[in-house]
Amino acid sequence: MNQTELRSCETIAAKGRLLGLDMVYRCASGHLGGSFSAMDLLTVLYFRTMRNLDAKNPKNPKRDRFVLSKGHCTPALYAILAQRGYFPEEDLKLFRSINGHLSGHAEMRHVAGVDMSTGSLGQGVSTAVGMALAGKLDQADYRVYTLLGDGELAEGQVWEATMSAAKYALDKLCVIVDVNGLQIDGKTDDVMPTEPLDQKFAAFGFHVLKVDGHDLEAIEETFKKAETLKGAPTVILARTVKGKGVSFMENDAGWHGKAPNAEQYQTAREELLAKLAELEGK
Ligand SMILES: Cc1ncc(C[n+]2csc(CCOP(=O)(O)OP(=O)(O)O)c2C)c(N)n1
Ligand SMILES: [Mg+2]
Repeated sequence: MNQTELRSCETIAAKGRLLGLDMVYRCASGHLGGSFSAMDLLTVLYFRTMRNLDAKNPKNPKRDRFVLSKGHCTPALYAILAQRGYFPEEDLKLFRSINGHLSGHAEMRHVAGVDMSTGSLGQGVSTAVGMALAGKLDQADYRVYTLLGDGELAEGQVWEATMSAAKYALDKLCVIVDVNGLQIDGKTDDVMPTEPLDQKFAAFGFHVLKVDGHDLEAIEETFKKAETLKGAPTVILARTVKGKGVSFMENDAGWHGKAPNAEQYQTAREELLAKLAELEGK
């Protein structure tokens, strides 16, 4: 991507974090840590990589699919979908409200642009494998992307799904792992060690790529590279920082699923606004 495109993606990601912060603060509930670690990955997917997306025709059969297997990270997904035009940004104000359509976990029946309802960890990747298998049987051209958390990998179902993906040589399936090193209540390494992830996925028959999950250009290049790999599914291990973008939330498992208080909200907001102002000044 050129400098203008890079600046545009950086702005979308920064604004996504700001929208996510507002969503969670307003309803006093939601998951910011994993949303902020995933925001750059989702920005590239929805604004650079996925093909045939059409906000006016969200179910276009030719579209690439995305499954948010770590379905708690709706503050990221919905902030990106709103910016991509699937629904008005105004709707984000009713996140997790009985009066709105944006529930805390991803919901395909009520939210345009959501390809699968998720929230029970491990299930999203399984449905993504099903979508990719269906695409293969239909000789369709669409690719299927799914994003997992590193804590989510403790679910046995993930490995059943990945084993099947390799068996059926689903090379249009791209699994992304948000390797932020933390899960709900501590380090992934302490709760349930999952490394070495590259060797595990390779042993399960995957092509393995690695990327800095906050380097927008590198992310795009890695998705392009994944598209060229044939005969087996690909996993992208994306190194990220949980809570990325708000200094006091970074690398702190305490911010997995907690809303900020008024003071914390102000501080976070100022940091994110400063980032946006810096981008505008460039
Ligand atoms: C089957 C299942 N078990 C437990 C939970 C509760 N839960 C929600 S998020 C989470 C931790 C997930 O950690 P990770 O996958 O690393 O996500 P991230 O760090 O990206 O937020 C847990 C245990 C769940 N949603 N589903
Ligand atoms: Mg994690």
